[in-house]
This record gives sequence, structure tokens and C-alpha cells, in this order.
Amino acid sequence: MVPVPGHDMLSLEQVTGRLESAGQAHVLQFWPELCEAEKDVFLQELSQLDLQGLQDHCEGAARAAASPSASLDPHMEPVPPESVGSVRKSDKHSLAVWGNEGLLQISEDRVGVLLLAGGQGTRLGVQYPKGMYDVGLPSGKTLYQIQAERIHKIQELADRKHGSKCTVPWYIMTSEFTLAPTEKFFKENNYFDLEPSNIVMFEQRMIPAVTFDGKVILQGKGKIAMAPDGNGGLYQALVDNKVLEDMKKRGVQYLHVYCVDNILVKMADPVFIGFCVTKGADCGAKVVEKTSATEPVGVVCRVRGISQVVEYSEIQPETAELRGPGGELVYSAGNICNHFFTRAFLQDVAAAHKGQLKQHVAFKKVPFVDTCGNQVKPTKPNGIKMEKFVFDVFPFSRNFVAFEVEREEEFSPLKNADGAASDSPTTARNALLAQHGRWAKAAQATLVDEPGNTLPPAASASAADNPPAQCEISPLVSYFGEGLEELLKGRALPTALLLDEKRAKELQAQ
Ligand code: UD2
Repeated sequence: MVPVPGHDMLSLEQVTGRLESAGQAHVLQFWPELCEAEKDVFLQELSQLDLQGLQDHCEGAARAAASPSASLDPHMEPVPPESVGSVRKSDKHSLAVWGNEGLLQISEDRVGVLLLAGGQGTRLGVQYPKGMYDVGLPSGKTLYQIQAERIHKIQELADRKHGSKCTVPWYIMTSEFTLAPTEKFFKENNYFDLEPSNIVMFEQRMIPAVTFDGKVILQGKGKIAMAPDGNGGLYQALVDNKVLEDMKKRGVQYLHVYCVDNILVKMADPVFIGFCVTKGADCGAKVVEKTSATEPVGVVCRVRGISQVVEYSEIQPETAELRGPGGELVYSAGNICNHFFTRAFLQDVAAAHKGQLKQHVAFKKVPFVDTCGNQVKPTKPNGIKMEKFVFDVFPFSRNFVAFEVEREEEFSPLKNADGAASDSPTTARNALLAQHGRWAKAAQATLVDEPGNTLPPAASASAADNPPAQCEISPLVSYFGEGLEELLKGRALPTALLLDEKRAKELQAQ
């Protein structure tokens, strides 16, 4: 709906008339108090609103708030275990076949990655995009840098195996909040040595926050409270920004879509890509076994027989708590926001389904100006934000597959500020260090502390008081633990160990 690029500037009279007919005349209540510059900016903002869409949006939000949509729980059933692929349950041969297939597709430039980075990171509480966050690794790398380096490495692995010179384009969906700082950050960091033309940043749409009775909320006297339209805004954004055309031009057939905050994310994971391609899937999702009924991840399940995700905010607690005979959670397939799509499927969604995506209602505390013009920070929810979810396209799939991966290898999201029991900078950092400690041990190295005592390979990733050995391996050296034996075998390595390309060369030379 909003803002629609390319709309002409309207006159004040035109905007007033349209707002009145949309039942939103209050938006201009402080107009006389604005200075000329503020008036210009506001008029421009309002000119870009699709005001017919605005009316529908406000009415829809008010309706949704008044009568929340019926719970899906009575229609839910777990995905049968035999229809979920699994790293844990597959033999080495199958994993190798999938991995090889994935690398082949990558080497032939058929794979792209797409980062969902339009969120506001409210829970983490930083004012900049989450990808710029440094969780305190010995290297000081940010999430964006780690991801960029994994792209480098996966290209290199595919090149080496297939004698090619391939590219994995990096599509990055941002929002009004994250585009400018993300662009600036990439530029300042020289695009992490990736080719800038292979990094395609684009913006998702924003939509207004609305009061429970369907009135647009004014965040300032000349500013509407706007929020990104959820990560399911991806499908509209792909069309708005001609991203599918770009994929076509490059020959990209498969897209790995992922969220910004998982420090262990395997970009363009060849095993996952290869699994999905081999199964002829048009759409796929990685899952991990949930740690508890209340873990904030959606569950992959079937609703009325059709595979989809029911989000953690929408499942009833008693359903989430259901347990099988062995005490295991019935709905244990936790969505980790790692999705596979074919371009053909995305084109189909763009052409036929993007308008059918469910609108999810979130009740939020939205700062606003009251009728006297005072700035108010509400202490309880006062507004509705409508959001679309990226996984809501799964029901349109002809062949959806789920693929279970190991949590400790693939999932440690950064959601909360330090101090929280889970999903914090500390737990993310520890998860990565623990993983790299395991890799070093598997490569037959011994990690030692300053006095020379052997360190245990990995502590629990969440144990802030018992952190794992400080062993960080640059993605430029190893993507998933490969190639380390020749560098590390039989060595006692003092920690903190930062195994970057320079150190790897030194070890090689010794
Ligand atoms: C997401 C999943 C949840 C689970 C969890 C794992 C959705 C809807 N929910 O929940 O099921 O997998 O992650 O960590 O996917 N984003 C945008 N634009 C927006 C809003 C969000 O790009 O308008 C991005 C955001 O930057 C992030 C990703 O989407 O990379 C997930 O957003 P979130 O952190 O708000 O999602 P969360 O943790 O509630």
C-alpha cells in the first residue's frame, strides 16, 4: 500500500480531500503549526500514500483488533517425521550427495542468498541495523561481516570443486529504517571485498500504525507512525524493486532466504540447497527441534492437511505444550527462518498470491502526539501494526520440504540484549566459539589456556559463566569445519585463538 514510489506531489487540498474521505482528517490537525520545511516533507510523505489503500488498511486493522482471527490450533497436526529430511538421521552418503548437488548449483551461478534485514531490532534495543552488531568475538566482526565472509568461502569451495568462477549474489531487503545505515556500513567496509554489483539492496514497504478504532497514529505533528510491513513484505518488495528480473538476468534459480540475526547461519548451505533440489521442492524450510514449548520460534506443521508455519505468537500455549508418549513436544519442528525458494515459485507468488498473504495483527506501544500536541510514550499497547510473514507462502507450494538441522551447528539467534537468559550477544558469541572449538577438536588440535592446561572443547553455548574456549575461525578459512585438519592436526594451540587467513598461512608454513 504505502509509500508507492513515483507518485506525484499532491496539493494540500487534494491530500485533505483524500484524507477526509478515508476518515483520517485528524492527520492534518497540526498542519498550521508546522514550519514551511516540515509542511513540504509531510506533504511529500502524504502524497506517496495510496489513500484508498490506507482506508482499507485502517478498517482492516480495526476489524482485526475487534475480532481476532480464529485460532488455527484445532486444525493443526504435526508434520509426519518421515516427511522431514534430517541431517541427524541421514547417512553420510546422502549428506555428501546433497552437498555435492548444492555446490554444483552454486558453481553454475544458480544460487543466490537473500537476507531479511528490514526489522527494527526492538528487542535488542540498538538504534542501528542488527547486522552491524558486534557480539564481542575476538575478531570484533559484525554479523554482516561474518555473512559476507561465508559468501566468499562458499563461492571459493564451489569454484575449487568445479573449476569455475562463480558468484552467489547477495540480495538484502532493508526498510526505511535500515537501508541508509546498511548502505553506508557496507561502503565504509569496502563491501567486505565482495563485488558491489553482486550485492543488491532494496527496500520493503512501510505501513502506518493504527489505533484500535482504525485511526492512523501520528508519531509527530507532521509525521505518521510507520513500520515495515513484516518480513512477508518480501514478495511485494521483490516486485517493486524488480529483484526477480535481476535473478533471471543472472540465471539464479534457487534462493536461500534467511534472517539477519542467526550467527551460525550457513549462507547458501549446499546440503540444504542440494536436498531441496534433489527432492524437486519449490519451497523449503530448515527446522530445529524446539528446546521448550515456549521458545519463540514458529512451528512447521500441517493446518487442514497443508504444510505451513504457525508462529509462536499465534499458537495456543496448551497446543505448544502437547507432548507425545515419550514426553517429547508434539510440535517440535522449530522454524529458524531459513527458507529455500525456486525463482519459479517466487514468480508464481508475485503473480498470483502476494495479495492473498495473511495480515497478522500485533498490538504495540506506539509513541504518539496527543490531541494537545504532547509527545506520549505509552506504557501499554495503544496501536496495531499489521505484518505479513515470510513463511505464509508455504501453502501455495506444490512441493514443500522441511529439513531438520542440528541446533548447535546452525541456530543461535541474537534477539535480546545481554542479561536475557537466551538469544543474547553472549549466547550468540558462545555458540560460535563452542562450534569452532568443536571444529578444532575434530581436526585433532588441542586448545590450551595460558598456563598450558588443556581446555575442554565446548561448554554449553548458553553458559555465560562458563564460556567455551576462545577459539574463533574465520569463515575465510573454513565454512563448516572443512580443511582444518591440515592446519591444526596434532597442535597444541594457545587461546585466545583467532584463526584468520594470516594465521592459517603461518601455520601452513611451520
Ligand atoms: C522469526 C520467525 C520465527 C522464528 C524466528 C527465529 C517470522 C515471521 N518469524 O521470528 O518463526 O523462525 O525468527 O529466529 O519469520 N524483518 C524484515 N522486515 C520486517 C520484519 C522483520 O526484514 O518488517 C526481518 C528481520 O530483520 C529479521 C527477520 O525478518 O532478519 C526475522 O524478524 P524478527 O527477528 O522480528 O522475527 P522473530 O524473531 O519474531
